[in-house]
Amino acid sequence: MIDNGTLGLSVEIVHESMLDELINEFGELSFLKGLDISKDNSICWEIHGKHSYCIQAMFIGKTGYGKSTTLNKICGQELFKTDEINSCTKSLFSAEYKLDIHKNHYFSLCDLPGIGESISADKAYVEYYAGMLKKSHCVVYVLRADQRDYTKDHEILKLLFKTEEQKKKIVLAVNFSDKIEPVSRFSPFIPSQKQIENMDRKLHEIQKLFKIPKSNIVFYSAAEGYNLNVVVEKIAGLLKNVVQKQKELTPFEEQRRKTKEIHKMLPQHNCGDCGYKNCWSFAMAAASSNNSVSINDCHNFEEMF
Ligand SMILES: Nc1nc2c(ncn2[C@@H]2O[C@H](COP(=O)(O)OP(=O)(O)OP(=O)(O)O)[C@@H](O)[C@H]2O)c(=O)[nH]1
Ligand SMILES: [Mg+2]
Repeated sequence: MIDNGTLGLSVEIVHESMLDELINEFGELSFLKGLDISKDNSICWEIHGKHSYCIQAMFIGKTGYGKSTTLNKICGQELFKTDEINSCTKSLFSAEYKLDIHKNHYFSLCDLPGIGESISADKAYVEYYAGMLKKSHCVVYVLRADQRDYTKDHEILKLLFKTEEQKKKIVLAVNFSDKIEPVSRFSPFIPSQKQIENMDRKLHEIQKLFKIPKSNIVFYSAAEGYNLNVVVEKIAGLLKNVVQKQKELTPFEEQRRKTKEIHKMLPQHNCGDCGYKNCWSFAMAAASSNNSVSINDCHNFEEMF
């Protein structure tokens, strides 16, 4: 167990393996294989005494709503403790999937303590969540389909996600869909026409209240394994956006990339015949979009060919 003082909660790694273990079940996660994680934008903790960087999906929500059960089903093993009566997740538990054999980069599935145990615990957990979520890539907020009043969840999400940009990280996962009326006792759970209609009505309600796009809301049942693949699809969708954004270069980075490319093509004598101090300054001018300097202005450029 790692007592990470900066996070305020201990972090316990419950499982570690290669990402292939998850990909075998959920092919949509294969884009994470070999991914190079930006250290600036990721949460870091220690695995085997070494810093590890992760892209992660964090599961939060009220106690007893099935966060740990969902994670166990996704991981295909009983890794996270569950309980029918008492709240049982008290630390941050994480299953770690290595993205590349040579690097300490991981995809982490994280289970956080549930809200709703007591007012004082809630205050501490919400503060803790807020710190974690700043750097988190995807947050799966678990609701219950058979719940009528979502006021508390709405309050919590409003506290945690203040901007539209932050809200883009959320998947609203509506668990216990097997308990949506009219409940049937058949197993495996296949929703009846009436249950599908009721899920659709609830989807509208939830979308209106939370103002999360419908495409990021999923009805599922962890216990019955219903729509679990859709939960993972939604997580993969959000993470793909994050990865895409990290690949996009800022204007400054783009300018530097172009400069390097041009600099490589120059003779690099630093002769100064072009009027610039050296080849790097000339390459910077040629890379700049608001400058009329072109690579052909290098007097020695043609000599190279
Ligand atoms: N019927 C039904 N029961 C479920 C479902 N998902 C979870 N459960 C049950 O709900 C109970 C609580 O689940 P947990 O996974 O421990 O809930 P949790 O959100 O992790 O709770 P904390 O750790 O206290 O925050 C367990 O008995 C699960 O079997 C579901 O989709 N349908
Ligand atoms: Mg739990």
